[in-house]
Parts: sequence; C-alpha cells; structure tokens
Amino acid sequence: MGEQNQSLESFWMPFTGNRAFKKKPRLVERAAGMHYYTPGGREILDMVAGLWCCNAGHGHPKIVEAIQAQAAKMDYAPHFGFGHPAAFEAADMLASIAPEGMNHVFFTNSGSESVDTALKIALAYQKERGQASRTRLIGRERSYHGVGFGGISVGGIPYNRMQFSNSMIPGVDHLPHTHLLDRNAYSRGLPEHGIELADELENIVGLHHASNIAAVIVEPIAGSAGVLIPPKGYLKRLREICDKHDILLIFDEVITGFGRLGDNFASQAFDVKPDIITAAKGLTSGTVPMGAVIVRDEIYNEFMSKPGGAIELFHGYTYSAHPLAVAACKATQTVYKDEGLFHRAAEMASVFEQALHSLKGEPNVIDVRNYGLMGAVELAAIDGQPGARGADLLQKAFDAGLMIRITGDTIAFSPPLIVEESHMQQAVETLKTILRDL
Ligand code: PXG
Repeated sequence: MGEQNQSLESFWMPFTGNRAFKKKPRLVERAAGMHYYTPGGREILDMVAGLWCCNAGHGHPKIVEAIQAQAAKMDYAPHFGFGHPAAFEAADMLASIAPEGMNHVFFTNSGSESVDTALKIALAYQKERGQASRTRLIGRERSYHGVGFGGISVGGIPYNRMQFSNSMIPGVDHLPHTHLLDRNAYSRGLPEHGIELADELENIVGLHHASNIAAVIVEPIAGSAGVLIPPKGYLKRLREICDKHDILLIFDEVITGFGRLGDNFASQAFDVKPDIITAAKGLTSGTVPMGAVIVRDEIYNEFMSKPGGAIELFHGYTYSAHPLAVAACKATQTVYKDEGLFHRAAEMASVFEQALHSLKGEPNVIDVRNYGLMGAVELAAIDGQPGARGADLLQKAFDAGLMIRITGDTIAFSPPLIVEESHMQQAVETLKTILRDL
C-alpha cells in the first residue's frame, strides 16, 4: 500500500502528535544495517538506533535466525513455577557482563517494567532486611524512567507527569538536574562543572532522615531529556553519599547499557557500582521486547535467606523471559561479543565527537555534547514556541533521508554501534544544510 492512501486513524500512537503525524506521516517498512526504507523505497539513515535500541544494527542475520528458530520450536513457556533452560542461560550471560557481584537477573518486557520492578525490589528488600521505614524514593529532575506509575513518580519530565499529577506514588523527592548550559556548553565527554549538585542528596537525607529513604534512582546519562551528561565525579559522589547512609543506588541503564558508552554498562564506563541496574532496549537490540533488572547478590540473598520454599517476591509478568525474547537476547549478546561491538563503540567515540562538534557555529546551535556513542546538539528555541524549531528540523531531516530524535529543540544521536565515519559525515552534512535555511 502506498504512503498516500493508507488509513492511519485506528492506531492511537504513543508519544506522538497524532493529528500532525496523520496529516503528514513518516512511515518506514523495512530496515537493514544502518538504514530504514520507506514504503516507497526511500533510504533513511538511522542515527538513533530506532529509539536508542538497535545497537547491533537492523536485521542482523544471526539474531533473525535465532528468533525464527525459537518461534518454530516453542512459542511460549510459563515461568511461574516452571522454567525454560534458555532463560537461565540468558540470565547467566547478563550476569557475566554485569559489574562484579551482580549475578541475579529479573526479566521484564520493557524499560518501564524494569524501573517499576527495580523500585518494588528496593522497597521489598528494605522490608525484608528489617528496615521497613525506608520507603522514600529519590529521583532527579529531567530524568526519564518510563511510564509506569513508579517511573513517572521518580521521573522528572514535567509533561510526562502533568496529566497524572494527583496520582503519583507518595514519598518521592527529586535531585536537581545536571544540565548547566552556561558553565558546561560544548563539553567533550564529561563536563567540568557541577559535582556539587550531588550534595543535594545530603540535604534531602537531612530533611527526611536516612532511616526513611529506600533508594536513589538516576540515569547515568539522561537520555530522553536530551543527553545530559553527568559532571566529572558526580556519580561517584552520589555513590559515596548513598553508602554513607545505607541507601540503595539504582542506575537506570535502559539506554546506557550494551555498549552505548563503549563498555558493557555505564557502571563500568564510569567505574561506579550501583546496587541495581535496569536494562531493556539494547538487551535484544530492539528486536523483541525485553527488559531486565540486575541486582547485587546481597539483595537476592536477603530474599532467599528466609526458611521455607515459599514465593520470595510477589511480582512477575506472564511474559517474563518469553522464549522469543530469550532467543533474541542470547543471539544479540553473542553478536555483541563475537563482533566486539562495545569495543568498536569505544573506538568510534572520538570520531563521533569530532563529527558532532563540527556543528558548533551553525545557525541556532547553542551546545554540542557527547559521551561514547550518545550525543546531542541543542538549538535555541524560537521565542514563545519551544519545540517548534526541533519539530521542523525532524521533518526536514526525514525528507532528506535522515532519522534523528528530537526532544524539544535538542537533537539526540545514538547510532547503531556498527556506524561508520561516512554515516556520521552524511548526518552532519545533512544537518548543516537544513540548519542554514531553517
Ligand atoms: N528508562 C530509561 C532511561 C529510558 O530511556 C525507559 C526507562 C522506559 O523504557 P520503555 O521500554 O518502557 O519505553 C526508557 C525509554 C526518547 C525516548 O525519545 C526514550 C525512551 C522511550 C521512548 C522515547 O528519548 N526511553
């Protein structure tokens, strides 16, 4: 069916201006390697890995084969009281790339479910270890932790909370965000200024008392809010303050996991060990929905230390460790390893940095920032119309054969880890042309 005459009415699209989209749709129907293809066959360079997830590139034959073979062998297996051997193997594979001492994995189907699962594990753990008064959760401004009630409550994106403001879970505080444009603009890698923002955690502890606080959750690099990179020393300082007050630290690595920062997880890239990691997206290179929560052994062992064989955690999903997701996860992790894609991401990071920073000085560009294969170019908003310039640019980029992600007036980049220098040059040249007559 052509792009023009398909009915788009029935699908209520997520996080999309439905009316604007349906007037002028941007449709893709095929993908391979670094590219999408429109129904008319036009090639679109994918500089966001779909939605920060297709880290192995599109349509990797080994991942495709594994999913096809599993679909033919066993469609579904229950994991409430039964098990499927491959699911245990997938958990082992994740434990082997997680930071040391984090060897237990709870499977979910998305980043949102991973976040809500992690928050529930944190709360239940505090209760299990006899610290039931530790119920408060601390998130951060401008953070995105998915769309579950837990996730939007600890999250810090005003529009995502606005329609639900009376229904947030109680007992949540927010750290300040770390985006200091006036002090850190055009930083390459970690910005110099802002470590002191972590000390706000001491103030929150001072206000509520540590004995009431369960966990802090942060994205090591905030993705959705426009790639906000932590100031030097900031994450270590958060870890120190959590240790001092016996508070759990959760890293939401839904975007930063699986090579995005040139290492297995941001935890390793930044050498800061959290107590819980949430993951999704790159876990299966976006091929089959799957999420995971990876916990420190002490947390798992606390649940397992009680006598008897009863259920230890009253939580789980019909599709936890779905066989298709497990097959995709195992094949994806094998591809990452065999093809050295995380190492490749680390090697390409400086080329990526050069390419992005060449946009400095173009019309309306007010910041360029990057770490690993994650980066952003921030544009000045049009007076009184925040987001309008970004929306215009998204459309023009698509028309010119380039897929990027826009948050407000910030362009985000997170290319598949197979990206070549020529793709980066193409993206930057396309953007230069558009910015010059936007
Ligand atoms: N945590 C983080 C850090 C995320 O980036 C989620 C949780 C939720 O994952 P699910 O799988 O439930 O969507 C995410 C998701 C964007 C964008 O444009 C980012 C996400 C999702 C959709 C759009 O930046 N991240």
